[in-house]
Parts: sequence; structure tokens; C-alpha cells
Amino acid sequence: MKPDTASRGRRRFLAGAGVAAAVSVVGRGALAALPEPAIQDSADTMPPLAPPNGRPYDPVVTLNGWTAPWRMKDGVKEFHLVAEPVEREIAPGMVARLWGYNGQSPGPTIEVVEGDRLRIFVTNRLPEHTTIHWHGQRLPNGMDGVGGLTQPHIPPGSTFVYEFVARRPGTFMYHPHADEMTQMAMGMMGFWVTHPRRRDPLIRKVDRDFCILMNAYDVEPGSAVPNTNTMLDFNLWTWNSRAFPGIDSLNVRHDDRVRVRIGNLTMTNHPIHIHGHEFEVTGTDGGPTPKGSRWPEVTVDVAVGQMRQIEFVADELGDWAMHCHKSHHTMNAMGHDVPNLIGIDHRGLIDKIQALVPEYMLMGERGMADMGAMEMPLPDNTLPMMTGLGPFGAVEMGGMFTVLKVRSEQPRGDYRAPADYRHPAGTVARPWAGQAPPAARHGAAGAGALPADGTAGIELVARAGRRRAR
Ligand SMILES: [Cu+2]
Repeated sequence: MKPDTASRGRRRFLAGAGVAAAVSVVGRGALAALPEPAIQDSADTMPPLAPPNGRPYDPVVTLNGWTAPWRMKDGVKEFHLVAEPVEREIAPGMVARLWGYNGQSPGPTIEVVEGDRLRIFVTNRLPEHTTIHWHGQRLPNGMDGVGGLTQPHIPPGSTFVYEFVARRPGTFMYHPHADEMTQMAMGMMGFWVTHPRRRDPLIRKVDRDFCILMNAYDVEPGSAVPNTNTMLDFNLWTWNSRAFPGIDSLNVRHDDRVRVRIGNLTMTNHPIHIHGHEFEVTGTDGGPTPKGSRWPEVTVDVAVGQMRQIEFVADELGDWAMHCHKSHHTMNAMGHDVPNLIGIDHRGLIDKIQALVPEYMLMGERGMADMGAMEMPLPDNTLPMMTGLGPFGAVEMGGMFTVLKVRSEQPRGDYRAPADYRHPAGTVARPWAGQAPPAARHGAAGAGALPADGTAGIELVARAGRRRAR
């Protein structure tokens, strides 16, 4: 995170807090005024928000996100969410025009404590009506936010109030339950963490606690507004509306106990994989998992509408990849729906095409790795298919990919990115300079295999003959 942008975000919040404080001395009528909404204009990861009042808790960090400040009024925590069009930098070089909350998509993470009494003002600055559903919460039915079913929709220009008690600790989300297909495809969603009120045998104290909300967009290269009618064929697979190399790394201290909370509001499942460590699923949107249900994993599938909370001890130093294991989900726009040219000899073709379209490039006949390092002219406002530079070269990734950086010198509580990892001598894969030993070959044909004596072509010959005979 860059301190200059962090302070810019804080300045806007403080300006808002000043207004709220000024209002509070005016009189009884003004006391009923809404808390000034805090607006965030940066996509940088904000440091954890230490609770200034209310019950204490250990705050989370939302990658490329922030936590909503609140106002305490007569023992009630008051938040103000503003549903509005926003500009979100997906990664450097691309800005999407989305709908979100309080200046960003996703909206701010809401952090409360089990037992907190809450009042959440929701102002609608969208061109159509909306609501907010508090996914996973126990609450009065009329606060559940399903437009038409449990409440009237919030018309454009209006503010509604939601009031409930945060009844159980856990990892939750919020999103509209009104024209959902459009509003969620436009980026309207946010993270919610209810911290435990007291020590809970199933909820361990951790040193770092990260939040990732998975979303997906279909933004045509050269444009900025998502196609909201896309069902599955998205071209931007994002975490907190960011795509690699725009996703900040998870920076931890060696031997830290790390929790990562992952929610999925895309249209497909994402097997989330971490290198170099094993983790356990310690919670779902249903709450903490019983100890007997926990087993070691290195990949956890997060289905649509689910939350998974994973925990591990970061006891291996280095830069560890963390990504969705669907290989198309670690690619950005420009990588999907292109013709497969592997093995095609197109010598002689390129000159003819370039005579008509001078900047035309043909590539991919040896695979797509060239794309990782290539500086190729792109349409305006899109991201290369695979990109990102590591200390050894092009990382050839995009989309749902980031790095878990484990360092012994990372100060406690410091979430800033450390310097490049320095591998101990002799611990990096290297080219073999000596003579390669002859490879021992497996001589046996094996049961059920075709004979290894060169007669494997017989079947093909026989089939060819049959076709000729027809
Ligand atoms: Cu995925």
C-alpha cells in the first residue's frame, strides 16, 4: 500500500467524521442525522482498522480493500453504506466502471462483534432500486433484504435503515437481493466479519486475518462497463475486484498463524490452492467447523455463494503462489476464445496477412508462454492475458492469483510488502550443466499394453484398410 493514497483515503473519511461531529452539537434534531458515509477512492490495501470504541477485537485486512468506520450512538453501532456507480482499478492499466458501495467495489468490509446492536443506513444512488441482503446472518425476517419478499425495494434517491443484532460470530457477505443478475455482475457486494465476543474453543486467535471476496466480470477489451448478461464466459476473474498483478500479496511473518476468509459471489466454483503449506477449513458461512471435521488440505473448493475460512501456520519462508486452480481463472482478458494454433505451421501465412493488416501477429504454435513476456499492443483499457514480473522473469499469470510472502524479518502487525525473497544458496532449481545420464527405459510391454516391438501400428493399418474396403 502506498502511504500517500492511504492518507488520501483517510483524509476523506476524517472530513466526513468532522461533519458528523459538527452536526452532533447542533441539537436534538440534528442528532437523528445520518452518519456521514466514509468514501474510499483508492484500490490499495488499507491497514487494519483498530476498533476506536465498542467491544475489542482483532481486526481483519481486506486485500485491496478497507473496513467501514462506524459511529457509536446510544450503544448502537451505526454504519452508512451508499450504493452508487464507482470506478474501480482492476489492475494498473485498466479501470472498470462498476456499481459498488462508498466509492469502491467491493464495498467496505463491515466488522462487528457478536452481540453488537447494529443500525445500517443504506442510501441508493443507483439509477434503479436496490436492497441489501446480509448473507448468512441470523436476523429478523424483515431485515433480510429480499426486495418484494421481506421489504419494499429502496428507490433511487432514498435511504433505508436495517437494524439487527450480530447474533453469531463468523464470515459473511452482503449483496443486493434486487435485480441481482445486473447488480452483482456490476460489482455490488461486500465482506462482513462478526468477531467472537469471548474466547471460543473453535475460534483461535490468529496473527493475520485476510478477506478475499471472489467476483468475475465480462468487460470487452477497450470498454469499461461489464456485460451483465454474461452467464459463465467472464473474461476477468477477480479477488476483491482486482486481477493479478493488481492483487496485493499476503505479507506475513514467519511462523504467524494465518487465517484467510474467502467468499464466492461469481457464477462458478473456485478451487483455491496455496503452495508450500497445508491448511484446515476452520469455518464456513454456517460458523466455525467442529474440530473433528478438520483435515489437512492444500486446495479448498469454494462453491458459488459459499464462504470458506482456512487457517495455517506460515512456517515455510519464501514466495508461495496462491491461486484458483482453474487455469483459465489465472488468465486475464485476451486469453479466452482464441484459436488453438499449437502445432500449426503457418510460415508463409504471416506475410500475406501482414500485407493487409500490418500489425497482425500470429503466435501460439509452440504454446502461449511467449505472451507472458511480450509487450504486445493491446486495445485501450484491458489487461494482457498473462503477466506479472517476478525476480526470475515473467510469472505468466493473471486473474485469481497472488503471492503469500513469508519472511522472518516482517514486523508483527505490518502488512506492507517485504523485499524480494533471498533463497539460501543451493535451494533454487537450476539448469543441469553436466552430462545427462542415459534414461533407463521400461522394457516390459505390461499387461494389456500393445507390444513394444514396433507392431503398434498394426491397428491403424487395419482401420485404414477397412475404410478403403468400404
Ligand atoms: Cu476459479
